[in-house]
Amino acid sequence: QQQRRLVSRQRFVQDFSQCLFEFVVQLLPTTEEMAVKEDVRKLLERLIRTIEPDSRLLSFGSSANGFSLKNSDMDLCCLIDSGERLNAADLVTMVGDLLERETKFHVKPLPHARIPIVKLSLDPSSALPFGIACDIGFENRLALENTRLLMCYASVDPARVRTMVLFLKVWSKRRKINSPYKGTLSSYGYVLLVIYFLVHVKNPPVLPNLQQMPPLRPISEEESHLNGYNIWFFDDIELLRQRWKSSNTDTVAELLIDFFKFYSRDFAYNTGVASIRAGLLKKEEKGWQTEQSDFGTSRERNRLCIEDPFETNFNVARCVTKDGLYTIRGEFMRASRILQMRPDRAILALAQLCE
Ligand code: 3AT
Ligand code: MG
Repeated sequence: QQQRRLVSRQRFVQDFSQCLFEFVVQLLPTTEEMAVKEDVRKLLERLIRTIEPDSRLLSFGSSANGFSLKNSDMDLCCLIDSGERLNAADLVTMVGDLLERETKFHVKPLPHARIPIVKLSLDPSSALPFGIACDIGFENRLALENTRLLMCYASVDPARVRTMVLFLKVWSKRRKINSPYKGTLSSYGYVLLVIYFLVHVKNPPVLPNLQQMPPLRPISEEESHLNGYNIWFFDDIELLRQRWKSSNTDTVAELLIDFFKFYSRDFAYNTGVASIRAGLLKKEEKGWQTEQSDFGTSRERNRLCIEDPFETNFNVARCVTKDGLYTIRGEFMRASRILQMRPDRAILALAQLCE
């Protein structure tokens, strides 16, 4: 009987991996969608250059890191190469006015946000059935670098890493646990949880730690630092592909099952900080103990701690509230349970997961 059970588990895992690949492929943006987005980027860049001639508008976030889904928003960052420049808040106001005048976008400047941005959106039309949503930030070079880091991780083992991440993004959106404004976790946070799991939890690891690999040549302080943060990581993808062979042969289904199990019950939520740079850290050593507040849960910080790979004093999950974390863990447990029951048909498990 044990033999039979083993065979049936192996079959489930195989089928489930296949289902995941097929599911994820149909969620990828079409080439047409990507072309439209690129046109929008160029148009916005041209307009912004009328007030800042030395500026460039670059994509970051999912449209640039290999983790984008159909109709995902565009994150754009404006870099200004000339010496003199206005502060981000003033730029947001000026660019907001300009785009309001010159385009059909709905424009919402947020000059006083932690990271000042202009929010743009376009209503759905026949050419763009889902419209477009886009955020433009300024001089946010750290975001460009963390985008590049995630892109490198995705390229080391695209079949497993991209499939896991894309699935989790869809899953977290369908299960409504992907809203930092409502106390749950951003997509960026989920991606870091996946990388942490593949670098530091799985043994043998699926991914190398790109921030701790020895550089090929000596790197000066100036090259490796930005705004006082160490942003160096091993980014020679060609070389990595040749040199890094993980001895972990788990299928994507096995990894996902273990991921849900780990974050349902094994991760030290109360005391631990997930750091893709340094492994498991303690909240205490970072001064990130949970802050209780007199105002209920609204001002709570540090329930869930995920260290930003470069801005190491920044908790990417700081918006996650007590209720939010309870819901997220509940969802990890639900997913774990569904996959544990190993229904006969993998496709049904997948459908149930994303219900
Ligand atoms: P979606 O497809 O939009 O759901 P995404 O991959 O674009 O996912 P986010 O929208 O969460 O991810 O984030 C876009 C980028 O913004 C990713 C990262 O470069 C930056 N970013 C987002 N949240 C944070 C954060 N809390 N700390 C630092 N950088 C962040
Ligand atoms: Mg985004």
